[in-house]
Amino acid sequence: MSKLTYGTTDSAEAMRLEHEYGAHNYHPLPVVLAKGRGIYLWDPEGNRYLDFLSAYGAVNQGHCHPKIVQACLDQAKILTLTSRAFFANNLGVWEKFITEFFGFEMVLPMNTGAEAVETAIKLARRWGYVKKNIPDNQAQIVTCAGNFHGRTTTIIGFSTDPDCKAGFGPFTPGFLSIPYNDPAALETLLKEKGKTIAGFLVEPLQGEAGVAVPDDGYMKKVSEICEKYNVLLIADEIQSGLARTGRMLCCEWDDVQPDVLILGKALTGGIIPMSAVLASKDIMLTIKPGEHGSTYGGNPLACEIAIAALRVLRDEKLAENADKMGEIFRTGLGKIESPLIELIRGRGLMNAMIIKPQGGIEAWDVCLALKDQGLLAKPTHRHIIRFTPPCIINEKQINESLGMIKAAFATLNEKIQQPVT
Ligand code: IF1
Repeated sequence: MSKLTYGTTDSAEAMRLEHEYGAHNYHPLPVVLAKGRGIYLWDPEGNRYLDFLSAYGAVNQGHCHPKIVQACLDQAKILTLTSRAFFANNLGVWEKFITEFFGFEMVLPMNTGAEAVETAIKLARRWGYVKKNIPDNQAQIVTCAGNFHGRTTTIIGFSTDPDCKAGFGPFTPGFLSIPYNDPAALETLLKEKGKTIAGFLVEPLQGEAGVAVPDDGYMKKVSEICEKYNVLLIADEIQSGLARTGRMLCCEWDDVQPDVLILGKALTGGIIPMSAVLASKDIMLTIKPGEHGSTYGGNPLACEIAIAALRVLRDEKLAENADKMGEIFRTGLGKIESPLIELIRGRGLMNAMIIKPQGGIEAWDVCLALKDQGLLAKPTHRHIIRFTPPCIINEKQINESLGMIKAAFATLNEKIQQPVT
């Protein structure tokens, strides 16, 4: 047993237990985390890491933000769950707060991102039947190639990634697919089938696709096309929202207000799951009592935490900070020399490095080398590394991270330059 700084389980034992008793539905980097604070994480042995994943964008406010933790502790002693069978004294307070915060009339709370996406799909279908007079059971939703919206059976049905869906069919009908970043494809489809199309579900910046940044004005164009054909624009900002891309919402880059906005992840700063769907009264009130919900949706604990988490984003100007730090980070990355680096792209603090695999080195190996330097990032596919540090990161820490990335590539460059024997 190695000497422990945090907890009672050392890294080797923690990994062994997960492997033995937990489903093998993930392939984690071999690092065990026992403590987090701000942009830093520590393993049980006390080694410190810079977190450049932020739990896939759920801890934009940093790990264990004191104000969010305090809200959690305070509310946990008073009331945590009522179910929606009764009113709770702070649900309406949160609803007023979040709708005003994002400029919508109404909100529907759920827990995970996938549940909120499911909610938005049900809402769009219902709106399609009630308000657009789509004939029964014919409503369709348009989705994009390369999308990631969650892991439920309906959602994976319209994924274009075989890893997500193969062997899990049959799938829910009623979804159409077009290429991402292609407004003309949307217009062609809506012109042809618009009468039965209820919504267009899109990520303003695709995450899982490897931080696919669309052309400037993409969201503006698709919002105009949706309006023209009376189709709801449904923006999944679960990952791109809440300061991540250098704006509170990624849609702001194109000055677009979607008809339906989906939020999750950083809504509670990583403390408990909470997701939300925002829309106008005209859309939201098409769902009636008893037709949708969730036991934990909008629970008093989540509401209190979410108000604190949104206040931190606003009061600490985290969107502005992500914008500035992102610029510095991408400029710094651009100066790192390695034949392994093909491209750097991103917006704000949602960035990716495209790796050109060679000499037996893939994105995974780069992430292992980064871990050895003390920086945690995760590959997506075999050739992309996502860099998404908490949005509270400062310039000194950005420079610290660039030093680590540079050092990792120095060791990798040596490896690939060794002659093959
Ligand atoms: C995992 C990706 C990130 C999302 C968008 C909905 C959801 C997600 C735009 C569902 C979730 C996660 C889940 C995470 C991996 C991750 C991810 F690589 F798969 F694409 F972040 F980049 N819409 N994204 O990004 O939200 O139900 O998970 O709360 O471990 O699978 P959820």
